[in-house]
Amino acid sequence: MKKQHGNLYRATGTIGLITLLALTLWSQYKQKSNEHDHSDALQHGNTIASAPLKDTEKFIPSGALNSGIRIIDYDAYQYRFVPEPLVVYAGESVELRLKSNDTKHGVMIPEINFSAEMPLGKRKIATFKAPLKAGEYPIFCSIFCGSDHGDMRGKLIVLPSPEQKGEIQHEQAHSNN
Ligand SMILES: [Cu+2]
Repeated sequence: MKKQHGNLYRATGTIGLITLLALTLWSQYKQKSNEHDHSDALQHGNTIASAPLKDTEKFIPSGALNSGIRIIDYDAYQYRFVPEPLVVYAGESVELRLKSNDTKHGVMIPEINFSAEMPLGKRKIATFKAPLKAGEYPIFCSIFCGSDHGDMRGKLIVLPSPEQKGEIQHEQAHSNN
């Protein structure tokens, strides 16, 4: 009887140890897989390259012009940016007045190397020069902000500047003659 009990204890102890070991390994593995670089949009399976614009007529530029600078209040929430899309003209100087409304977020536009933190509750100014190439530029959140961080995306719509538009119309008029 005594010997049988001893075996039982040993067996239970061994199983316990194995379970503990397995749990430890598993949690380490889990931690590792969460440790990827959240500011790297590519690690969320995204494409970071811009795409050509299909219909420029339907977009209205965001914010307001002040002394030649486009000033836009840009807000972050779990898990979106407002306004969406962000619309500017090609080549414009843009001043974003960034604010988060829940937790700390970050905004990044990889193709133009723009990245800035969006502080909680107060506006922070960040500026960039809009690209000269009209198109749709992907925007991402650069700071891990919760379960759907990887899906927090926006778009920067760059409209052809009035001069660029004039050139296109000019060319079209010529080819019609
Ligand atoms: Cu975020």
